[in-house]
Amino acid sequence: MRRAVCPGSFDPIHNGHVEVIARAASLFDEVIVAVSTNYAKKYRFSAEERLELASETLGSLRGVSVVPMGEGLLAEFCREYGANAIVKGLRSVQDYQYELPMAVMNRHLTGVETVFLPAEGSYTHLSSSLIKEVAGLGGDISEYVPGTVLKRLLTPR
Ligand code: COD
Repeated sequence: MRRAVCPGSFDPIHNGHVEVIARAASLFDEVIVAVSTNYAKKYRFSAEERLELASETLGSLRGVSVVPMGEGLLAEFCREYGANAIVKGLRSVQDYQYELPMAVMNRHLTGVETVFLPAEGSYTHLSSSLIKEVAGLGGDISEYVPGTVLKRLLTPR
């Protein structure tokens, strides 16, 4: 059984995430989407909301499950879930520079390998922060997020 973990904050999940997770699901028997929470960070959506939005979005993808990861070490989470790979999307050289030390550290910690998938060309500029900023200023982000996320972003808090 080849099992991979796709970790992230998903604040909120967007189509760049979905595209990479769908490709991971075609490469692995099982994909666990791990919704992380760093309690020092400020999120737009609560851990429960981020989990709910990711679950609603990814529910129909075969072999994909969405679980909370809390604040622990990703490498330990992978060991706990019996995953032998972490899958991450790469948008740019900057992403690679940021991700490489973590990939090496995660392998050092529990032997888990990181697999990088190049982001889809039309989503390389996408990040959750940019989406929140543009949506907050009234810009149209409808082609970049699932319908449920769009609705939630447009609901005043
Ligand atoms: N296209 C394709 N992929 C994308 C795109 C896009 N447009 N945008 C983001 N992604 C991918 C990236 O691979 C990213 O890693 C993933 O989606 C999730 O993105 P975010 O922004 O939701 O997640 P981050 O960057 O906030 O998540 C960080 C982690 C939770 C992965 C990281 O902090 C972590 O591993 N935390 C656990 C604590 C730990 O183990 N620390 C030690 C590390 S060695």
